[in-house]
This record gives sequence, C-alpha cells and structure tokens, in this order.
Amino acid sequence: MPQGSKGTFSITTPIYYVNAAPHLGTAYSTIAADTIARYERLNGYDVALVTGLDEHGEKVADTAEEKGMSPQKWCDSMVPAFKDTWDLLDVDYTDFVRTTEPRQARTVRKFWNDLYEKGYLYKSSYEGWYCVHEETYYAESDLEKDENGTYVCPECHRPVERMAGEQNWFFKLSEFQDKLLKYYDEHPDFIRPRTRRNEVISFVKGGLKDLSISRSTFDLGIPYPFDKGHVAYVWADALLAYFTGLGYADPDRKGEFERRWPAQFHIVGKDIVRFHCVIWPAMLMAAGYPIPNAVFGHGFLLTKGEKMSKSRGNSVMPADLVKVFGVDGYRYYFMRDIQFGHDGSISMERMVQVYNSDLANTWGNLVSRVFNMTGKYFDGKVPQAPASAAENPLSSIAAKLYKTYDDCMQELDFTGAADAVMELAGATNHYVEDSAPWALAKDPAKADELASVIYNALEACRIIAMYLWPYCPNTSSDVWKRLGLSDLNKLTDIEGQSAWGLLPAGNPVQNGDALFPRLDLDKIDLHLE
Ligand code: ME8
Repeated sequence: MPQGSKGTFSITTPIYYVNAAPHLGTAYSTIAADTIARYERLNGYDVALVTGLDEHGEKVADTAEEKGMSPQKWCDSMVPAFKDTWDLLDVDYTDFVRTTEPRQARTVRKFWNDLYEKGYLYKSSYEGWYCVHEETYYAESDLEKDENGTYVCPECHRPVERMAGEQNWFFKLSEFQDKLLKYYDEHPDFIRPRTRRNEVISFVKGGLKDLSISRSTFDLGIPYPFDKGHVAYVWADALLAYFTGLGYADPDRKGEFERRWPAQFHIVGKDIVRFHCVIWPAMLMAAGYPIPNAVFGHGFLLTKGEKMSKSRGNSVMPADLVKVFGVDGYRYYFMRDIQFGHDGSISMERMVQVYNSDLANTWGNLVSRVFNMTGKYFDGKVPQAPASAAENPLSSIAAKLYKTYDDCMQELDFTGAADAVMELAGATNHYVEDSAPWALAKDPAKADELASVIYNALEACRIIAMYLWPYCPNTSSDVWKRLGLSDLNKLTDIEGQSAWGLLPAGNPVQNGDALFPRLDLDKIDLHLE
C-alpha cells in the first residue's frame, strides 16, 4: 500500500513559548503527537506533524529584555534548544513554524483581514486585567487576591496588569456562543477527554465576551493590514501557526492546505484547552473553514504533586533522562505509564520499574533469547517451519492486535495500545518457556517442532517490533534490520503486515547488543525533584 493511500492525517503540538528551553512537560505533548503520527504513517496515511515556536507577545519581550537581547536575537538563540531536543527524542515533524517568520505574518494578515472585511471586528477601548505569563485577559470577577490583597492570575497566581483606555480591535466572539454549543452537541468527540468537554461547555454557557485581538501599547507582533498601529494579540497569531504549518496561502505549497485541513488532532495541555475549543473554532466558523476533528487536552506531569514547569522542574532536562533510559526507554515510559488525559506523577523509581519490567525483562529479553537460539540451532537463519506451525497460541493473539491497538490509538489511549503489544510479548515469552526449545534441540525427532517454535517466536518479534515502533522507533527498526527485513520507516500497511507467517524463511537473523540493558535504581544519580 503506497504512502498516503488512506488520505491525509494532520496533527499538531502546541506552538511553544520561546521564553525557556523545552522541558519534560513540553516534550510530553510533542512525543505524544509524534507517537500518533508515526502510527498513522504505518497505517497508510499521508501524515503532517506541525510543531513550532510562539515568538511574539509580552512574555517573550520581557524575557528578551531580561537577557539584554533584542527579541529576535533571543528567539533565534532559543531555536536550536527546541530543534535539538526534538531531534534527540526522534520527533519526526514535517514543519516547524516560528511565528516571527514572514510566512506566518502572511497567514495572520490574510486571515484577520478577511474577518475584518466580513464585519467580525470592531475597535473599542479595553478596560480590564491581563496576565503576561498566561498571555490572557481576565475580568475582575475571575481574579484571585494574594495575602496583600493584590489581584493575581487565577491560573499562575502572578500579579496581573491593569489595562485601561487602550484602544483595541475586538473579535465578535460573543456572537458564537450558541453556534459553539450546538457544535459541541453535534460533535461529541470534538473535545477530549470527556471531562474537558464538560468544563468547556459550562464555561461557554456562562457567557462569552468579545475578544481583544490587538495591542497598540507594544510592538512585538504582527501588524494588522487594516490598522498598522496594532499588532496581533499572541493567541490571535499563534493559533494560526497551524495553518501556516499546513501550507495555508503558501505559493510554494499550492493545494496542500486544502488537502491537509482540517487537522485530525490538536494535542494540547489542559491549560490551553479553552483557547483551542472556544476561540479557535469561533475564528474558523467566522472565516468559513472546517473545524478540526478533535482537540485532546492531556494532563500535567507532576513531581511531588506539583506541575512541572519551566520555573519548576528544570533541573532535569529530557537529555538527562535520555542518557539513562535511551530515547526509546524515555518515550515508552511517558506514553505507556501516564494515562493520556490524566495528570501523572513521575518518579525515577517508577521509570526504572516500567523500563525493567516491560522493556528489559519482557521485550529485550525475548529478542535476545530467541535470536540467540536462532544462531545456535539454525545457523542464524529464519527456519523453514512446517505448515502446522501456523496453529499456535501466538497467532490468535496477533490476529486481534490490529483492532485492539487501532481502537486505542483512535482514542489516544497510548497505555492501552502498549499493553496490547506487551500482551503478545508476554505470551511469546511463556510460549518459549513452555515449548523448551533447548530440550527439543536435543532430540533429532523433534526438529520440526523446534523449527516451529523458533519460527513462531521470531514471527512474534517481527510483529511486536512493528507495533512498538511508534513508541520505540530505534530499537524496533533495529529488530527489523536484525531480522533481515526492510526499513520500518517506509512501512505503510501495518494491518496487512500483521498477517501471521510473513517472515521469510532463510532470512539472516543477527543477534546484537541487548536492546534494553537492565537498570539498577541505586546506581542512577539523577533525581526528578
Ligand atoms: O501555552 N505537563 O506555550 P507553552 C504536561 N504558546 N504538559 C506540559 C507541562 C506539564 N507539566 N507543562 C507544559 C503555550 N506542558 C502557547 C501555545 S498553541 C497555538 C500556543 C505542555 O510553552 C502542554 O502541552 O506555555 C501545555 O499546553 C504546553 O506545554 C504549554 O506550552
């Protein structure tokens, strides 16, 4: 099946603020998006994965000033930190959008100019509060007070700025209250998981105010074509990076946006669900574009019960954990162990436990034993198994795998999909144990039986590696190579490739280094807190 024969599949990560290097939290959203993107590539879709950086707004301007750099210099200096981290973690994105790029300015100007011409914008003066850290406007009734009686942001608890008398452009968001509620009702899977959906619905039912989409008191942003003294509010800019990354109005990518929009999934943290489920669909409705299939608001990574953030928890960076667990061990832990959608406490103890039990003891050990025995009993070649070999306890588990795994992936249930694969790995270990090839090898009359057992165990390894590839791209590719098979990167038919018995007899089988050497917690000198 050629790449993309099932159609297009577009997925996005948040466009991260450039005020600090990527940390475990931002890596979490990015790896999740990459895991689903890799799966859908295996599944025959023509996948686009858009990520990028949010380089405008007061927060970035303030950080650049603190660093004594121009905003552009500061942003430029931060780009390698993000790109290097995504490369390190094997994130295979198709576009990396910086909101300071000329192509983003073109998108923003075109989109908002269209809404201006359609009559969805008006100018008025804004009275209210603004939190620079959250880049969000708040009504006084939304705020909290600190112990000194100062108003603070209800999200990050930092002091808010009073804005008074500033002339702003407003988007008529309030006009979309009923349309949005109707949309949520008719598309129950748009906001996921369900708990987030309920939060958004009650927020919208509480009443929507028109949204200020411009700032005139500072200039770090994209000027609007209809009023050059006003730059776009960061969110009126950043959300449109998804369009830019999919080729919107790009003369060099003609027709691509039309093929790739609407996105299948926006992967975001629960902190920014409202922007994606209220403002964004209203903008799209106003402009006449289809709404994305789903916004998935995942939970937060916590250490000692608190959210990891750029200010907290920066002591351990993704690269530090990769040194201990390898890229695949890192990716597997975050995707397997924290139920996507829920908050998850992370700890070194648990990371080592999951790594050792699933990757070292179950999967790595299986490959090592079976590949070793192939060397020993069959001269390092896939044995020719008799026809009766097809009847075995593993083939029936493998036959159900695609459906179970695919159902989980459609729900972004990475834990459920990984468990389904590990069930086959666990069953294969038992099968090898129960069949005792080392005993069969001693009896020449059992040669066919030995060939069946080794063939079936190798065949299970082929299938397990394929299904683990979205989580563990390096080791899975390695296993396929060691089995004398083609590049997993190019595979586009995971369902067809799940049929039992496709591993060709006679293929060379190479026994290499342990895929996942066992780890000893006591010897790891790294702490997450
Ligand atoms: O909000 N656990 O950018 P941002 C899990 N520029 N995920 C976490 C996390 C944690 N502890 N901390 C952060 C912005 N994240 C805007 C987005 S999109 C058009 C504009 C992840 O750099 C999570 O995905 O503050 C969260 O939504 C995102 O980082 C916030 O990134």
